[in-house]
Amino acid sequence: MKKIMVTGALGQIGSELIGKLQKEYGEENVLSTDIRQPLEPIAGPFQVLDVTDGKMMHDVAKDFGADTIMHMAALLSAKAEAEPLFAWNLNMGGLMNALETARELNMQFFTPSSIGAFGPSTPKLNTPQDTLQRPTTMYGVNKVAGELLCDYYFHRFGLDTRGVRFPGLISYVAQPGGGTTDYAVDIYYKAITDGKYESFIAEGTCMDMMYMPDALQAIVDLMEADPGKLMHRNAFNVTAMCFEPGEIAASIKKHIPEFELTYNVDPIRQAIADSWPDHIDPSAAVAEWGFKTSYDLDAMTADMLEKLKKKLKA
Ligand code: AKB
Repeated sequence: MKKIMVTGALGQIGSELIGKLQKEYGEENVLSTDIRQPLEPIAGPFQVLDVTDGKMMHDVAKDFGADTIMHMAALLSAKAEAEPLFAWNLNMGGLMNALETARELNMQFFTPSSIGAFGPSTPKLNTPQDTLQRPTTMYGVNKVAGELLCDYYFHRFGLDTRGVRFPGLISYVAQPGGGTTDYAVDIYYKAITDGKYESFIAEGTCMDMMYMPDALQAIVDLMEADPGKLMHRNAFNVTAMCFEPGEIAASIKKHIPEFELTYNVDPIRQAIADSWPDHIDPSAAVAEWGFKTSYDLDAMTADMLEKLKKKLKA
């Protein structure tokens, strides 16, 4: 049975990933860590950990007897653009500490990259797995450097590093914070509470997205994949759908016909979105480890609205 340490466990992905991992591997085999204490009690072991403290990360992983690290702690794209130096220190410093901890303790390693690793010169449609990557954001620079570092640790030290390029992730559990794709989560909350939403992303801007249950399954499937079949290791393109704000609004209107979408574009997040692909090609992930998804836009909308209505009433 794996013993897994998760960093950033209280973040958007982490807070659901720990539940998924506990179901797969047992509650006592998943150590959640984050820079802050949880606001409410969470299941399983928890440890406060600042990922920029490499010695503490090593000691916590060793004491737990972890054989796997899933490094999720990172600043998202819009926040990284607002605080580039802080983003570099946290995103790159945290990643180096996690890779070094994994190397020293011989652990399997996962960290997510992002569609943010692409830039304006990348082909926008069916973006290939291996292509031009010249991002123009600090987040993108961090992600490309991170992809290369993970490949380096595999080739140089034989570390079992694995990863995906996530698109915007949508979930009703924890809200993202500081991302460019966050509008596609906010819109569901506002559809229920206000019946309308003002989008900070412009009409016609397509971005890749995925519903959280598919993202969590992808992490487990990649980590369990036969290493002999992996031609790539890190930064597999994965996506479930791509849409522009009008399309998600149309999907919501099927359940809330009076829902209204208006626009008040944020130039900074719009520039980031414009620099990313419209739709990436996940065929390498499909071929090498059987990547698949269960939710398209309408299935996700139905589930999001149902779950959020219950959550917001509670
Ligand atoms: C963001 O918008 O920054 C993230 C991402 C696509 O990596 N959701």
